[in-house]
Amino acid sequence: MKATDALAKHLKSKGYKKAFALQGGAVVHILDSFHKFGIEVNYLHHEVSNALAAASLVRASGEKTLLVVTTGPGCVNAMTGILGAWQDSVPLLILSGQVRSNFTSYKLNVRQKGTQEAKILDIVKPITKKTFLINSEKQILNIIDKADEISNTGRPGPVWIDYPINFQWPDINIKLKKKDKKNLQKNDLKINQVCKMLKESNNPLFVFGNGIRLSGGLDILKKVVNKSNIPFVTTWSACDFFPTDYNLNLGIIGLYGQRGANKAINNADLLICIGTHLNVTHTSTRLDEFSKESKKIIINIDKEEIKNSSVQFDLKVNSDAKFFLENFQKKVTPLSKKNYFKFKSLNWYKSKETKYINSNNLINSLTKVNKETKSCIVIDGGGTALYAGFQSSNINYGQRVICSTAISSMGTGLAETIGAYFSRKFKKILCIIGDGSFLMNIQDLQSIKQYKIPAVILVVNNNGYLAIRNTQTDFLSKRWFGTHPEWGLSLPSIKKVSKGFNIDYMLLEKKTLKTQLKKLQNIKKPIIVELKADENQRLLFNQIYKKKPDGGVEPQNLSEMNKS
Ligand SMILES: Cc1ncc(C[n+]2csc(CCOP(=O)(O)OP(=O)(O)O)c2C)c(N)n1
Ligand SMILES: [Mg+2]
Repeated sequence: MKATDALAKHLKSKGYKKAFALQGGAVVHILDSFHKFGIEVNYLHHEVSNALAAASLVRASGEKTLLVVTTGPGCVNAMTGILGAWQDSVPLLILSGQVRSNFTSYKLNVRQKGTQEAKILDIVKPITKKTFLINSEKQILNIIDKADEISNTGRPGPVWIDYPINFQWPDINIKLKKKDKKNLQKNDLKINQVCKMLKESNNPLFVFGNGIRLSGGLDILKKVVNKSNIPFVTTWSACDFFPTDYNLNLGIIGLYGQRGANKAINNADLLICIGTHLNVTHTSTRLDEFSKESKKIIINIDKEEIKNSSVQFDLKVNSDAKFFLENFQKKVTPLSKKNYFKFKSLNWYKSKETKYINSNNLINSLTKVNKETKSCIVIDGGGTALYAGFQSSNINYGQRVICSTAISSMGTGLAETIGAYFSRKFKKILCIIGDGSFLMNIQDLQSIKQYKIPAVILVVNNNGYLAIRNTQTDFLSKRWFGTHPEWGLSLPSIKKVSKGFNIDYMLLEKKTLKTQLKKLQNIKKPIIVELKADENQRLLFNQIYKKKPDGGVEPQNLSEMNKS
């Protein structure tokens, strides 16, 4: 059988049903075989879009997904999405077409040998779990087996296979090597120690992170929370585990999290962190001030994250989150009821309205009226729309939030809307995106139109890069270079862009806002909704900086987060 046919058949049998791809001479055989064997291929208009969309589909559904890119520039174009998948632990299998094996520049001290060729595996090594170069046509199926296992086991992540074209078309024998069965390592869960520390604590607090979803532990997590009655805070990626209004949910922590959640962290005398390693976005650089009074426990599958964490943990458990929760659930005893409202009530307040519609208020109202459980909120990684998306969204049971949180990259939202749509899990998607970020991957509008995706694309138009402008206002005497139309950054009309892509358009207006929001509840096809916001709107919450006598500035404890 032709090698790429055998590849497609094999991938299908391993559960890979969908791929995102952009064509090229080095991948035509692969994609042709995918179509022959019923792997659905979606063609977006840029490799970065394909990478982001593929990862978003995995984030939304956990489906095994493929990304196919052609040589050189096709590969490097995908980089942003791969970095996002790597840092957020998204399993993904990437197949890159490569020039003929005798024309690659691997191991040679030259910059390029083949046409449009690059040593791509050397480039992607630090942002993938493993890379493979196919050295003969016979290897492909066994390497797929290895790559699939590595990508999906332990802490998941992207695996990249570089596949020279001369090994794609020969016939191959499809007999597979038998797999060695690996013994699962049993870790010491230290459950008794965790329970003892819990008994000695008056104000315990869970901190939940993405590792819980990755381990498949969400169902058992709900049981643990119900049984233990311990309140919790979350990272951005865990913010949709429970609804915003759930009584024990004290909100999102971190630099761009919520005020009450950060105060709860500060008030706790025991933190039990599961499936997160608490990076600096969650603690701020003021580690000396981070939850000073608490003992801290970490449960994480990644030994290296535990070893290298900047937070001093008192108890370290190296384990898969689900496995830990299953065992913890049997032993944990209920905490007597306490009133946590004092923290929860600090997580949201309505900003003062000016002549402009405030984006925090708008996002809160829009997500409150949109109670459709089979829906998804995609938060683009750029700027104040990212912060407002997390700080102001009201999340309902069953709703999902998708975002490349670790990279927080501008322009991720449109492709992620497409990826989430292909999970076929959502009747409707709300994409929250800034005007600057909207422009960064504008080609994705064509796919949103093509697939008639029922998405409300909320473009927060504040005349450029407000997040950076805020920094320039605070620290650089309002010298807004490169962030405002009067300072060198030009921006198009959102209305004309919508028209150009033939997508419905709505301008939100104060007088008609209520009826406009109602209308948006029942959309069946894409619509671009423009919010003309105040170009100087401040963040709902942010870390306070204090001036030092030497003229520098010092960040303050996160529990003292500002209100705008
Ligand atoms: C790819 C990428 N480049 C640069 C940045 C740095 N950056 C963060 S926010 C921002 C401005 C975002 O502007 P916009 O999308 O309009 O959102 P706003 O802050 O104006 O609401 C920039 C340039 C980034 N996050 N991602
Ligand atoms: Mg903007």
